[in-house]
Amino acid sequence: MTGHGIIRRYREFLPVDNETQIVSLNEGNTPLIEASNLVSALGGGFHLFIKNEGLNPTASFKDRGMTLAVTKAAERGARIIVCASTGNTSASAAAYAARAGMTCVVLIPEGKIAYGKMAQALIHGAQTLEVRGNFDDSLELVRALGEREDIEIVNSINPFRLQGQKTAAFEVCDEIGNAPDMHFMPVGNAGNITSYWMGYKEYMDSGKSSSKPRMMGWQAEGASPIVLGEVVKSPETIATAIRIGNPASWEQALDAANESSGRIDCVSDDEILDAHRMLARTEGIFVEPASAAGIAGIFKSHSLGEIPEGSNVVVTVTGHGLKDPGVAIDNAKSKSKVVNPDLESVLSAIGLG
Ligand code: AN7
Repeated sequence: MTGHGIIRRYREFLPVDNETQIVSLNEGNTPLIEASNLVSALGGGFHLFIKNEGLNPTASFKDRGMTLAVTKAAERGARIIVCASTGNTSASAAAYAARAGMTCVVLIPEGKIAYGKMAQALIHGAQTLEVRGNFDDSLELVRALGEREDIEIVNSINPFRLQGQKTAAFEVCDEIGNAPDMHFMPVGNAGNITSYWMGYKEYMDSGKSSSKPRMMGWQAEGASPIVLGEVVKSPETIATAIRIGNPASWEQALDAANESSGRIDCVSDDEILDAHRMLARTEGIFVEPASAAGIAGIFKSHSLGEIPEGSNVVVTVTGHGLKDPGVAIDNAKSKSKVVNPDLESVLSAIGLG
């Protein structure tokens, strides 16, 4: 199995060698897009680049970690991979398992994952279990299943996941020629912010970049245990991907924020929805609600005067908007119109009649 994904591109930074049989779907190498319209809408003053991770093979950033986790699971002879998920990890695991000829078992919170993600798990043939509980309950079950030798956990408690995900920071540095001044992203289980920080540190240590960004992580208000400093027993947010009350990488995320002079804060569901719609309207970039939390974070940070004039800011949008079409249709705040099949009706419907 070959491919041009992140393992090939960054093999010197990853725990692989020339013998490794890579399981890849050509993940990574996602676009970094300058978002001048959004900056103008905010009143200007800085450079904003959007790292569009929704353009990975299964339409989220999870593929970067999954290629390495599944490659290493196959290498040690595991036949079954298992994960708990709010949807994207399960979609990615299901696809990479299919590619590797492995069995995939996913545990998802009943009724709380977006439609597109459910479609992905099912069509790739994963054994899909809806748990009468939330993500945190599901992760506890997965930890117990992982005790078995024949089963490999592919949640971010598997260290290969974070190793793979750190390559997004390498790509950002390669593209803009150095690290940005600030990096914004949504935070759920807190693996991704941990990965980026690891990536930025490693790139600087190896002389590939000469600075590190302030890491700015954003939880949803109703699922903000890191901001509150305590576990949230019943997390709630429209952004189901980050509906997590007890993040696995909690301490590492706090370290990333503290070591980088950044911070972890939260935004409300209304702020998330405004950012979701505004990004789609001003830049033509359609993301899922969780990804819009990072964009909402930029609005909040900018309004607090935290983004210095002239600085380079990167925001990772983590998943594609088509993952969650239901929220998009509600949040568009406009409806389609039905017309008669004649020019007069069409012109009148678009206000030119
Ligand atoms: C679109 O799929 O936890 O802070 O089980 O799908 O690294 O957890 C997804 C998380 C942000 C948060 N954006 O990243 C899962 C899962 C999207 C996501 C996050 C997720 P982490």
